[in-house]
Amino acid sequence: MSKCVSENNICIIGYPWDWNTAGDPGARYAPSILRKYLYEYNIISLDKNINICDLGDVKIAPGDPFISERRFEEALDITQNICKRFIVLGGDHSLTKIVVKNILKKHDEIDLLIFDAHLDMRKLSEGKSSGTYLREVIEEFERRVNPIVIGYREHSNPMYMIDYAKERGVKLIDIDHVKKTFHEIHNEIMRYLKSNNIYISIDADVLDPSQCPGVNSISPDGLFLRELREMLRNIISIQGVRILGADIVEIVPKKDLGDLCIRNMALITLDLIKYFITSG
Ligand SMILES: [Mn+2]
Repeated sequence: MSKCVSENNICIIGYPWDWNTAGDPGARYAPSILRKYLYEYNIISLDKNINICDLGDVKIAPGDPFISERRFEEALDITQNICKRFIVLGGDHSLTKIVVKNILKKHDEIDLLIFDAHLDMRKLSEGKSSGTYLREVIEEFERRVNPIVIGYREHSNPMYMIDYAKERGVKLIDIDHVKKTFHEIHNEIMRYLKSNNIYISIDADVLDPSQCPGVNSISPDGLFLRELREMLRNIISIQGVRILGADIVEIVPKKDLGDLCIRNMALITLDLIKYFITSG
């Protein structure tokens, strides 16, 4: 699973960093277990012209965000050169900001599609964490990033965050709306897109806790796996847009029951690989 010789590489890279977690740490252990289940699935049927290139994990300097981020950035530079598309296995959600920053070296603007129960727009005065990353993205990159948050729960976010998001023009699609319209929600999302470049970030807690108990911050009443799979398939096949990559974050294996969340998110990873291959 580690052929990295072709320009058709679909790359996988782990960033086992969870020192920014606002809540239960443990997401650092997710990348290796996600891989275990991913490679147990039937991936033989994939297009033979595509190589799955697993670059392994970025070497973390425990507790040191600066060294770890620098190493991650170097790895992402390589990834952007040799990979057709890439999937980052986290790690906590703070990694998404590092990826976005890296992508913006090459692209003027991107649409950032986020599946998450939370808005992660805490005030920076509360301390920088995985719960502030989206506010940091909005404030640092302003109009170059167009965030669309899908599946957030009103009951799990303070009102000030929802107000802030609306003030900054962030598109919010709450769980009730997603549940009712997931079959055709890609049409709505299409109308919100501002560029031709999409990056997808999936926080495992967007799934319902019954299907994904192993997360840092549980929020009741979420998506079912099949709903998420269908939405991703439809979004990735929107004509005329380019999916640059994706990440899967915030899985905490020690809180998972029967590795259920990890197995489900490994299947999402497999889906992403398949959709990335077929979307040209
Ligand atoms: Mn979350």
